[in-house]
Amino acid sequence: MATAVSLSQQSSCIEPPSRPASSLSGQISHAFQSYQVNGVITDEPHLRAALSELISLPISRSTARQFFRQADSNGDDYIDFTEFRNLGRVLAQWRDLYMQFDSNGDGVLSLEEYWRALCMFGYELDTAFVERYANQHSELREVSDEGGETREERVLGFDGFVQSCIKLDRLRKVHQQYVSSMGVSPNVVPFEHLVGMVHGII
Ligand SMILES: [Ca+2]
Ligand SMILES: [Ca+2]
Repeated sequence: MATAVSLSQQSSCIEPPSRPASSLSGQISHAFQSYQVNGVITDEPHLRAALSELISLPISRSTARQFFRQADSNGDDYIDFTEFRNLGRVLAQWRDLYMQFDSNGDGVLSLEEYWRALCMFGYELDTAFVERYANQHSELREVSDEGGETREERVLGFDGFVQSCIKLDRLRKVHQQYVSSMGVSPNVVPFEHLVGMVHGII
């Protein structure tokens, strides 16, 4: 049975990409300089643009809003360079994980690739449940198979991947606290049941 670990713990266990640290630092500085005003990023649209430039992937407004709140560690409603650098490093890890799980390199995660990612994070969820959960965060895209034929398939983009993993991690902590406080086995209230209730998919 796989050991449950948090996303942050799992991230540190996975082989980092070959990108030199100095390169990432330079990219973080460049992205910040492009969108800062008087030494700070003032709002979510500017943060969204800076982050999209940094990781070369689109980020939704809701994800930018979430990251803005999380990054603003001193609570002054601005993102200074230190806050942006810390966020940029975390987001680069997310991007690298996403690319690692995109095993066929087509730029999106199929449901199978997503399911494997969740397994790597220590979740033990059946594929049917993952498909229902993924539908909350996936989108229809036209993909090409090896023979060049195109078809529509539900896939997770970077944004959906990050959002879904953050929610699952939060729910896992809630689940652990719940079963711990009740003094019962996790099997009494399965994790999938909790996720299903929250997302209305069971
Ligand atoms: Ca701040
Ligand atoms: Ca893929």
